[in-house]
Amino acid sequence: MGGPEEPVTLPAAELAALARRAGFELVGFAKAEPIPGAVLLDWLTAGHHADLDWMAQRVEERLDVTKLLPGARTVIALACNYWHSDEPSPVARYARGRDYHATMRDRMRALRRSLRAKFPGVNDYGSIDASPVMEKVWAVRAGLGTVTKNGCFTTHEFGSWVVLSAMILDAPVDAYAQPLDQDPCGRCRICIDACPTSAIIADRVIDAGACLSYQTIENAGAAPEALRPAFKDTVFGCDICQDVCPLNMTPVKAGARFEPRSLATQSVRALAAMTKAEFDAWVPGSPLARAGYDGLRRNAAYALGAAGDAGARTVLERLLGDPHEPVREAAQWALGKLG
Ligand code: B12
Ligand code: SF4
Ligand code: SF4
Repeated sequence: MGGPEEPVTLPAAELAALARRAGFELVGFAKAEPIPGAVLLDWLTAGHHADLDWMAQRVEERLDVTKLLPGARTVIALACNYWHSDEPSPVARYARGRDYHATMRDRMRALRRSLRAKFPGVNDYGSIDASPVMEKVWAVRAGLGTVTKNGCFTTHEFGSWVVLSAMILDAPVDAYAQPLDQDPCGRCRICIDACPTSAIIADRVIDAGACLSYQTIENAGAAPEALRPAFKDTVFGCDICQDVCPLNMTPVKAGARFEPRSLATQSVRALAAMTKAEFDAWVPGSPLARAGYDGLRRNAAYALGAAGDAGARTVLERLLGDPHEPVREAAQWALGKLG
């Protein structure tokens, strides 16, 4: 009697072709080996996850994908380019079009369908952002690029304008990538100096509580007063440490799924004055839904105050009577900044 049967070895080149056909621009393969604990635990112990409590949960799974898929052997790292244009917008680039989770989900489903048809009996676990999977680490291990000083995953082909996902398989493949043996940053520190809130506290380490991305998207309450002046021109997410990066100077235009929607072309003032009907027309199906109607108007009020936009007095005065306390408080603060 033998032990459990060794799973069949899959052809990496064929899997990569299936993934590209499903719509993923970059594909790579890494062995499903555990991630050294310090990568995550030091960050959590220092409290850099702010109140993202879910980051401190399911740590075992984050560090070992065999806890998510028994017998896991391979992680397919997948990336999609999302850059569209340099048009100024108060919305971060990744969020200007249709929600990227939906796009990645459709592409992952297509990949799973073709995988099951060709290689029946192989099990998988798909991660799109919200799963306890360290997607940047897997993208590095699969040789797709590097985590640069700004904490972003940066590729040769598309710069850091990519979103990531990962598919874990319980079968080996016949060729694994080597992580790239290079540090594209060298002695550059442009992003560290450009970050308006000093959130890049060390090489590749982001203090989420200080990051405008966290403050504009995840923080449902009031933003700390010291950070509000940095909200200038920013209502959802932040691209500053990517916009200034020399590795991002030759972006590639993404496909229609990432085409900016009308919400991305709104001014900060229009977003502060947004009615519920406008919100319902502009936001559902886009990543901005996460901040909600009140969160977006609160952010827009901070941004108007930070910019000292005297023409915004009327809209801010109207928000003083808003039923949502953080919106009222943000309007009060902003009016104080207008003098
Ligand atoms: C928590 C989180 C945040 C937090 C914290 C940011 C952070 N850097 O951790 C906040 C809310 C601030 C945030 C902001 C943003 N995020 Co975010 N976020 C995540 C999330 C959910 C988890 C990241 C995580 O595990 N952090 C914990 C730290 C400790 O791990 P880490 O970031 O991987 O960093 C360590 C390792 O990479 C390690 N490392 C580096 N190289 C190597 C190599 C090897 C082999 C090993 C073992 C380790 C290692 O060193 C780093 C420091 O310890 C991921 C989705 C996911 N499931 O992975 C998206 C994700 C990282 N975010 C993403 C995006 C798009 C953003 C924003 C650009 C959005 C925006 N425009 O506003 C900003 C960028 C801010 C920045 N400068 O990093 C993308 C990344 C895209 C990219 N090209 O990098 C992801 C992958 C979502 C996705 N599915 O596409 N995010
Ligand atoms: S996303 Fe903005 S706030 Fe966050 S680290 Fe980059 S520049 Fe700083
Ligand atoms: S701005 Fe410079 S230091 Fe920062 S990520 Fe880009 S190359 Fe690296």
